[in-house]
Amino acid sequence: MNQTFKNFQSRCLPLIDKTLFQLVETLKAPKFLKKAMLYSLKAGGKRIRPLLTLIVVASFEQKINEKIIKMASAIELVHTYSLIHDDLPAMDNDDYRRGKLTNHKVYGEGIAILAGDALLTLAFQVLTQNSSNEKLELVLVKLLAKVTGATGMVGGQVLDIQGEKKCLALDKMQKIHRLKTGSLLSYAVKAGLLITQSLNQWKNKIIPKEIEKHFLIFAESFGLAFQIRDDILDVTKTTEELGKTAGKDIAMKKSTYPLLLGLTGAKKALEQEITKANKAILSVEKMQTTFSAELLKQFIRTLKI
Ligand code: GRG
Repeated sequence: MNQTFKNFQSRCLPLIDKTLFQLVETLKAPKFLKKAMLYSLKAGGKRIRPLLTLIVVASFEQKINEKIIKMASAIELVHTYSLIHDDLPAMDNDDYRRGKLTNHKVYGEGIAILAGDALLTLAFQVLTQNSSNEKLELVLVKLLAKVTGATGMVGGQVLDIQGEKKCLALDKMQKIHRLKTGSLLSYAVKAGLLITQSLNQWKNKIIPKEIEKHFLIFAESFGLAFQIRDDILDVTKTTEELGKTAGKDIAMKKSTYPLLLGLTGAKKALEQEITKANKAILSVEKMQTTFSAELLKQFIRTLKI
């Protein structure tokens, strides 16, 4: 496969955006609610999670079509909801995200909460709209529920709130990150594998457990690297550069990698996770001739500081 991550990204991002906007625009729902949902969807997210799903599929030499884009986009609706709720006064109380006013600052707290709720539920609706493969839809819905709720992101957010103003041990902090941030990234990778498995060439062939195991290691390290990078940027970049309030972790007295390991230690931990993620993906390439590690390797490289 000769395509670069940059090419893949510039081909897929407009398709993901178009899908997300259309999903909301075509809803028969109150105009003001749709406006609030679209406000956050249009605020310029990087679409890392749907891209991750699509890259996994494409790395198995599978063509990306409209249905796959739609399934991959569901996770972005969940991510957008989580950011709207995370910014609320009752949580992180942020006025800015991605350089723009947060949802509740524009639409008020009540509507922001409801816009988040509507985005979350829309994600499940989207996953069951293709109807050509009900088995795949059911598996994805079950998985999404698991990673989003009490056993995943919401559970992680609760531990995060309880951990504020405490100096947590590294393993406790990592558990929070695994649940809060890692759950959705792992889902994105697993969804890519499940979608691939359901496609024509793979019909009736299960992706071997050994390969899945390497993908899970990749997803875990990718998630941790993503979080360590976020923690480092929080203390090294300005509010303008971040598009959100810099130094927020210190202000909220949160345990972070730079706090527990120092900035140099955090940068080392980031490199270690990047190396682990690369190794896992190269192992898959060695085992599976119809898989190319190139796109994922380039994606991992974007996490370097
Ligand atoms: C409110 C239930 C609930 C959960 C919130 C994910 C989350 C849980 C809160 C976000 C807090 C945060 C800043 C976590 C660090 C990692 C992270 C998710 C960063 C933002 O993700 P990006 O970089 O964002 O993918 P964009 O803006 O590109 O969409």
